[in-house]
Amino acid sequence: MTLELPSSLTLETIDTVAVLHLSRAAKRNALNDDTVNGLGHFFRHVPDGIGAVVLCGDGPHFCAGLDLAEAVAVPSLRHGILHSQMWHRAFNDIQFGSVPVVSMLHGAVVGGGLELAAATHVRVAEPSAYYGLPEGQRGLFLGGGGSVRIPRLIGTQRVMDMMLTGRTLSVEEGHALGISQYLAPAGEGLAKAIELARRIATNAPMSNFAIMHALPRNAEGDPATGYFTEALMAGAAESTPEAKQRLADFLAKRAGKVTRQ
Ligand code: 1HE
Repeated sequence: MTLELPSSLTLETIDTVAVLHLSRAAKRNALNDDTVNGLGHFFRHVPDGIGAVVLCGDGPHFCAGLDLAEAVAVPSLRHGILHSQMWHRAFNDIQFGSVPVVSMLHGAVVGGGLELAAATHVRVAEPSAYYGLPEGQRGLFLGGGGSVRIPRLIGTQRVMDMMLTGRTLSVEEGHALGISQYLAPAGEGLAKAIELARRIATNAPMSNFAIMHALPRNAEGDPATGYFTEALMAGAAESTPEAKQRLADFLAKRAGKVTRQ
């Protein structure tokens, strides 16, 4: 299958890692319909042999959120609802896709840009990154799953504050709250994200699947269902030939130890 992407997305492949750039820097990587549909298409068709994806933004900012020029032309309430559901599908294809995604955040990570970042699994931030939810000022609401994902990340009251007052969070504040799991020096974020993605891609695919799909559902759902799903997932992972080989490698002292980093 050929992977056709809009001009606002650019793909490069570094052995097992695909690096997907938001490449509409002139518009600060604002998310128009083509880009959101392109993201969904890419994450539904991650090429064979790719074990992890890095998502980053070209130009001075990661992403300015919803393309306000397109939003102004939404013709009806029904179109608005369907539009938001289109974003949900695309961002769910990221969070619950086939491979883990590491995002590299710099500059403005605002509105739908923060919603997009929240759908990725590991986030690396450079010092220029800052986070905002200007929907209140724009007369909008979150529409890319952000009212579900971002409160789970930083807490409902903080999201409330950001949305009501327009407060932005610095990179340090965002890191302390868990928006980013890694900080990188200026200009080094992409290399760090690729290094992490390479490491993630060496995990057994079934383990990565379980981590992406079972962990958040178990953490957020009811405990009884979570324990049962965990048991099913643990059995599924352990029974793969890949797991048996990896365990044998460890016991034969052919595998690495868990050491301080
Ligand atoms: C845009 C957008 C956009 C820039 N839609 N065109 N998002 C926002 O409310 C954020 C709006 N943007 C900004 O606050 C600033 O543009 C930035 C802080 C991100 C960047 O500032 P700066 O000085 O680097 O760039 P700029 O000069 O403001 O913008 C460069 C161009 O990008 C300019 O177009 P030009 O034709 O005049 O060159 C801007 O109009 C354009 N641009 N951001 C359209 N967002 C599913 S619901 C999600 C709801 C939301 O995401 S609400 C938040 C929307």
